[in-house]
Amino acid sequence: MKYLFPIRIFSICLLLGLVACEEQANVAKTDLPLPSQRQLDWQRMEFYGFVHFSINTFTDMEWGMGDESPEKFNPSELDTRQWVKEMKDAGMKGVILTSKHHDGFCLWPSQYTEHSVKNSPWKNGEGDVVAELAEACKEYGLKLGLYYSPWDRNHPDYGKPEYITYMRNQLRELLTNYGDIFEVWFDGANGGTGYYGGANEERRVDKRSYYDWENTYALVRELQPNAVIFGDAGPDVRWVGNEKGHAYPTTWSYLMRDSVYAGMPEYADLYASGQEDGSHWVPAEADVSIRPGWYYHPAEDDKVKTLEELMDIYYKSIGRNSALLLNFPVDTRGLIHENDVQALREMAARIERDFSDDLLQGRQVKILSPSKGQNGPENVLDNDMATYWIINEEALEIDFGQEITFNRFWVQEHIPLGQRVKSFTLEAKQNGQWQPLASETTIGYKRILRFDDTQATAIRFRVDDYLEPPLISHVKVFFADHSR
Ligand code: FUL
Repeated sequence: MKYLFPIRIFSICLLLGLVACEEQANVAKTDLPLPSQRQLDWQRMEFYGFVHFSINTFTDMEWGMGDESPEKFNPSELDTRQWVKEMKDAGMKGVILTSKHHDGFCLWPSQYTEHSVKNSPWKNGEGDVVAELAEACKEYGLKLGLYYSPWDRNHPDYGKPEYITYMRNQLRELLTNYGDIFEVWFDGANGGTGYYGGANEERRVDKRSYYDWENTYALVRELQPNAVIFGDAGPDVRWVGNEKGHAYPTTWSYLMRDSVYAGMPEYADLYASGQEDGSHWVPAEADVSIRPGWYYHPAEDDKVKTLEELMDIYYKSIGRNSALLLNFPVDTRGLIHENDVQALREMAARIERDFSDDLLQGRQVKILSPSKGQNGPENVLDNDMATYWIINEEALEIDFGQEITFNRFWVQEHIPLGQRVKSFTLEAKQNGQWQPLASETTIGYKRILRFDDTQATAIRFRVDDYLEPPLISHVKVFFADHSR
């Protein structure tokens, strides 16, 4: 008899283990669209910088016509290390540069055009901004991304098939000569008036068919297999549909990708927040400039966004299942202006402070929900991206053991197996009673809720509706103290 007891315990453990394994295998069997590895790697970057810099910087314009002389491009103190250092210090993981904007001027000495830095006075035409940025990124450990405007108001062939060859030749240069690229950014704005090699006319293209995107994407995949491709329609990362840096309270990472094309007029209203029943995994990226314009204008030196505006953007992008691409209009010196630097530093300090102390870590918190072996609720506290809690019907209840004050709730889904939560509720236990704190919709990679300072002894988190059994990887609670 006495030998039977350990055997029985062993069998029960084995059984529990098998149940957990089976459960894990079941949740992995899903018809939901799932992210690729490159999309997962990208999503974890969360926050990265954008740089708009070109002849526009020197002509005080947002969209050059394409007839501007390269002579105008002459930064006096260009220092890509300054850009990258500030971004790195702010916690950004990468930077995307406008290698060629709508005016067609190239920041690298492309062999396929004369409209580039090679005909500028900067470094006597010997310079290469893309190369300098790639160097600085390597030095500071940031990833490099490249914006490339399909619309080219300088090129004589724009609108003809020959231009597509030009575009691909240039992409080949950019994606071969500058090391690893994490994102290739194709702007949806295209077609209209321009210089076009002296024609000075309006050229409209069929945005659906002209660029033959399938073959351009294939080229990107061939040259940079780990890079995500950004465009209104993805294919990997989609535009958030506004230039305010705001995602939506309901933001799905699924998109009816085949119904979308870059530059479609109804995109913002119909597709920008994604779709619950979207056919592909195409998560959102929120782009916004730290100033009103994308390019530098001296008149905007005192219009840099305030700390409150920047934090609002942070919470409405990263806090709403989106990445944040924050733009810096590099100035005529070739530097990020002092006012922008100061704003970014303040923002970084505030982010650091808001999330400096996860009130659930290293404390005597008690999880009251039933544990289910390997996939139990304790996984939400372990900071390991690979583990998660498989929710069936139960709520997650965390007892703080004492009354604490908090005003932020952070929750993440295990997105390698999709985005599953449709709606959830958060409650706080105050004076022994459960009080509603928030009732929201999607979560996705990360959702952060802000609410008034709340004193409570416990919280209860419940998923009210879902596509498939939700997998929650992290839950965190913070007190963002703004009184200091
Ligand atoms: C838009 C462009 O037209 C703007 O100039 C800017 O580059 C922004 C990021 O995308 O579509």
